[in-house]
Amino acid sequence: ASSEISAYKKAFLESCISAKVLSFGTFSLKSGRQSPYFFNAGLFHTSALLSAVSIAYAHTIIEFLAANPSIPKPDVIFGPAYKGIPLACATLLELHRLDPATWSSVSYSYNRKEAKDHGEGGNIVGAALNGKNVLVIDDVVTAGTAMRESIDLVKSQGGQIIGFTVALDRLEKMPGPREKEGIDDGEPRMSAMGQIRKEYGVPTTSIVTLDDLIALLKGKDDEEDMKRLEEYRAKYQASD
Ligand code: OMP
Repeated sequence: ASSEISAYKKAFLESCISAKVLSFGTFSLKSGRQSPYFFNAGLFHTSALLSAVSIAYAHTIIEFLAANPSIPKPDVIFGPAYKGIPLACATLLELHRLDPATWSSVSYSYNRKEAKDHGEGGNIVGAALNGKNVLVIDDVVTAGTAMRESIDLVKSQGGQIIGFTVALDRLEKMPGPREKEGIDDGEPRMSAMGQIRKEYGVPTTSIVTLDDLIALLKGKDDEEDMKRLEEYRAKYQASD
């Protein structure tokens, strides 16, 4: 676990905490796990927050592409419905603001949750994905279910996924066979992100991770929240 976090990650986490995008308590997750924290990307709804989150995604994407020169330049930034839609759109604007020469001809697009059978039809709004290099932006990864759905969707449209960026990687191991029934076998497993990288060969990155959040809280007085987060991390952390 890193104890030093970069300035933009710190600024991002501080914005999330003050806007309650990150909240602490007891939350039931989609995977069935009981978590002491929750990240709600639907709360980035003021211009200041949307700006903060898109700056953080843009920096993460620029660093990710610079660190992985074999990744082709994206043609499309894809934001899965619903929470990915404003994130992809705002991030593309921020990328253009930072580096117009590189980003001016890059598009965004998103899926409809329900296919439209009249008018222009189809279930993709914005740039078509066929034959394009697609970078997917989403909010959170826990067990990787949402991420797999997006990858399958882009592939079904003929797009090639060149990367996947989330705001928060919870660094959790894949769920065990009986976790939905509340039975945790305590076995070590790979992280959802790691498993997907391996299975699909898709490079992934996140703005922040649970380790970054814990590192930030260590510098504050939130002893109680931090202890619960550390216990949760010890229980569910991935083996990779
Ligand atoms: P997985 O599909 O299990 O990776 O969970 C990710 C999805 O769960 C996100 O796209 C959200 O819909 C939801 N979620 C959050 O929004 N925030 C969290 O902190 C945790 C979850 C979750 O249920 O795991």
